[in-house]
Amino acid sequence: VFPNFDDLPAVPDTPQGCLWGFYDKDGVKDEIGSVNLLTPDVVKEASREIQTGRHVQLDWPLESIKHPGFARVPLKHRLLDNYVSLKEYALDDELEFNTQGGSQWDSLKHYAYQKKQVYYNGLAFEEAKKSITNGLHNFCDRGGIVGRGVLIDMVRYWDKIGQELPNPWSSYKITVQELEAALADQGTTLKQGDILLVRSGYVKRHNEASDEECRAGTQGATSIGVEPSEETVRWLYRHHPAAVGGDTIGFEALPRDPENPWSLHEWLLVFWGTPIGELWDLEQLGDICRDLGRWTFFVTSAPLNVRGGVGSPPGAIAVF
Ligand code: UVW
Repeated sequence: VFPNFDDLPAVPDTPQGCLWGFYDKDGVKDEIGSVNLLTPDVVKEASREIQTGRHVQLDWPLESIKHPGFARVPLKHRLLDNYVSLKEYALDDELEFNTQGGSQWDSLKHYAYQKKQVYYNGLAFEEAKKSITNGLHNFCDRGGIVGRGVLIDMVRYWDKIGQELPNPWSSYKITVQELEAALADQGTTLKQGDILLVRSGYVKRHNEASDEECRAGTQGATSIGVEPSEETVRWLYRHHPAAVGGDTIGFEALPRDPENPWSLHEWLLVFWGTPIGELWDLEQLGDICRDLGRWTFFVTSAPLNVRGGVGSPPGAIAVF
């Protein structure tokens, strides 16, 4: 049971509403934040979503973004036929990629509280560079990220109300009112511990655009996303998702304003320990939800088991 946002105990050097220490046990600092909400009971309850056996992977092909922003490198994929010298015919391959350049989880050591250069539960930026604290492997060690997924399909909603799709390479801010209206239209109710996904049309547009349009769109690192505002932060806190995600570069609208105290990267990753999924492919997911008339499903995600890793393709599958 979470205290009200305004009643949370003050945490030094952080704004009101910070949950550091909330999940600590026996004096041991927690490293998985709201993923703690995915208890066996919650997962068992989520499994009731499996009714038809239809399933869909939520990772966009890793090579989808050919011109990533933030000076990230696109995927390099090499095929190796090392065995030929042994007169054997087999292939290996090697991948080189920036884990932030495609479908990904941001772990709790990706984006720091900029004012203090600290991560979730007080991990200092300099310490994060030399240690495995808050790394991805913590999610793997506890059996991955598994629970009830909920899609808020903004594309479907905007289409239904006759609103033109916003340009995903603009900094269009999706407000709480829009999220609530889409949820109400879907007849979907959020529950504590949900894996909350927002479809904005980013991947749809990228899939349809020319290479030149994609280059201009992705290198600018401007993106549609959820509005980074006090209202959004309080709304997210009230619903307590275990994780959030979407089809955009940063879940929240980008670029960030360094003066805005409601950066969702800071609130989610740093103050609450809530992993953020980005650039997920929610296209087929949206189609299945529309077919079935329900926007909830079972989700499993197996991040790369890299000790101290920062980001990872989600390896996420939704099952209906
Ligand atoms: C940053 O916030 C720097 O990256 P991303 O939006 O990919 O998480």
